[in-house]
Amino acid sequence: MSKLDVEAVKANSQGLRGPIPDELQAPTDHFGDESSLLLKFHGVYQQDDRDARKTMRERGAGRDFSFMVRTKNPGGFLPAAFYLAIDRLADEYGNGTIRVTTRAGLQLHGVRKSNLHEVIAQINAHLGSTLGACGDINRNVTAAPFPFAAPEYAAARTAAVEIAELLTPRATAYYEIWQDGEVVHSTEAAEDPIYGKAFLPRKFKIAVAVPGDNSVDLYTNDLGVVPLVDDAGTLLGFNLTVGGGLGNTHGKTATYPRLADEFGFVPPALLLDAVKAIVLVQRDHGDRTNRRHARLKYLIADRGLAWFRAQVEAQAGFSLEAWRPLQAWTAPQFLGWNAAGDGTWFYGVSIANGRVRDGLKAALRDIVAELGCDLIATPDQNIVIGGIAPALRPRIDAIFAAHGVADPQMISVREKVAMACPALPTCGLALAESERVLPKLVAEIDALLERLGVGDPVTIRMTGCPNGCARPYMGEIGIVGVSADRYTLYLGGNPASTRLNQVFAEGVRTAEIAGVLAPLFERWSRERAAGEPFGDFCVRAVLDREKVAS
Ligand code: SRM
Ligand code: SF4
Repeated sequence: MSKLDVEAVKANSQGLRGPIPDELQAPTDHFGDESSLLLKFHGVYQQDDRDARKTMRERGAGRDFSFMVRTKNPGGFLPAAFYLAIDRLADEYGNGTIRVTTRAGLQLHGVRKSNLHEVIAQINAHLGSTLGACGDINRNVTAAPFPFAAPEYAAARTAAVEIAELLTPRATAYYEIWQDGEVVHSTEAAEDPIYGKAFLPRKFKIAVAVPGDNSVDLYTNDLGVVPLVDDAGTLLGFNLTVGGGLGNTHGKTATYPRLADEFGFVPPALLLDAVKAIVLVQRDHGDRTNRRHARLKYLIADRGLAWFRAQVEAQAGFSLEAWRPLQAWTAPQFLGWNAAGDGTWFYGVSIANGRVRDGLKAALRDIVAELGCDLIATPDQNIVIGGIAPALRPRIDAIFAAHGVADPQMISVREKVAMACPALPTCGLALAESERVLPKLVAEIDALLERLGVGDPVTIRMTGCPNGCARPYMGEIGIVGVSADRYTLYLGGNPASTRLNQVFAEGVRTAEIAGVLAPLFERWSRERAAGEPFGDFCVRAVLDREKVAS
């Protein structure tokens, strides 16, 4: 794939068609490089079972190919019919699990090529879409996921939907390929009004937070949006952040995680114009020669925020107002029962690493099927059940109990905030395990802290490579795989997720991590200021004074 000229493939794809239609018909188990690349824009990743590679090799067979299908659902919103379709498709055509992603999308893993058309057609037939879930394009727009009636939450949901609609590609063969020729958007116009022929230089990510609620991890996005309302609940406009992103490559110092800059403020009527202008400046000036240097964060870091502002204002035809001060951020979870403020209730379900399976999967299916509730996926891999009439609460409690799903109060505070990326066996870029080893690690950390009598949460985020899909560089503890069972350990993020952490130890094995942390936890329990979170303690008392290397 590395030899492929990505820019040429995109530009010559005739609206993302390329050889996909022909190859989809062919009796093979996988696609060629060009189709694989273009399929990402359709929300599809070609993968193979990495656990099976050795056996397949020994048998002289090729790879055990299957596909990951990712949905795009702005604000994490999952209408009941859509969720039920996904639940069924996971069993019929996937590996029996659904994965809630760190951008509040859903993923199916293990779909065979012969079933791909049926899966995507079914998703579209049930109010869902996979268009633009991956690829060099605007990704799923996240929004503060809690269905509060409060005006700032309503404004965040609306903004996410409007931005997603603005940036949905028009000139694509998506509907033609997956809905049997039913062309919803014209495929003749091979040049998209926003993306042109060659789309964006790289993926582009947008999140909409609510003042004080940073559950979207605002500062890790290319573009962040924060609606501001006055005391009467009237929408005043939106603060904007630009240039966040976490991906980096091990050993390449020119690549790095970067927090977004606070950029400016726009009144409500100018939000979409400002978003469009920012996307167009990245489209026209982002680096198309080096994909490792193509994200908006590098454009802003290299040319400066003042240059970027001038470009955006020239493109938009208006000036941005100054960033408006905000209250302090927190990253709430609202697990269990919460009043939405309009007479309804919502229930936050804690899902270990976003993997919906077994009793939890059955319980969610029964609740949605019986009560017709819509769900909301959260950017920390959980699910919220929304719009529940008070009288239905006992029934939901009973369904969870019948399927053996633990009340969130029974789950450890560390587990509730921990996140891991999928890594092995599906992710082709994984250098080490993540999702499969984090639960044991969290249990070890829990045991250490319980012995010390510390009941506080600590954010633990783990990935199988430095790309940063579970946003490990924001964790109070970040664990990033660099090679088989070797991890770099980062410390010093904060619970509100507004600070990057720093390298503390390198080359650590999974079995050694708890041992490396144990003396730090002991010091934290003894020396912490009242209420001081572990990440803050590390910044104050540990980092730069005590580095470990093995
Ligand atoms: Fe990611 C690539 C999974 C959120 C940074 N990511 C991948 C791929 C598709 C591997 C590949 O390219 O072959 C992974 C598929 C694994 C699998 O088997 O499912 C993958 N990323 C995920 C998900 C599922 C992780 C999760 O635990 O939920 C998340 C899907 C979100 C969604 O619904 O759209 C996911 N990825 C992220 C995030 C976090 C975020 O967006 O909030 C990041 C860091 C933020 C950022 O983008 O800077 C992230 N993923 C990457 C990168 C590095 C990008 C970069 O700028 O360097 C790659 C590799 C690439 O793009 O070349 C990547
Ligand atoms: Fe794969 Fe790396 Fe992302 Fe984990 S962080 S899912 S290993 S690309």
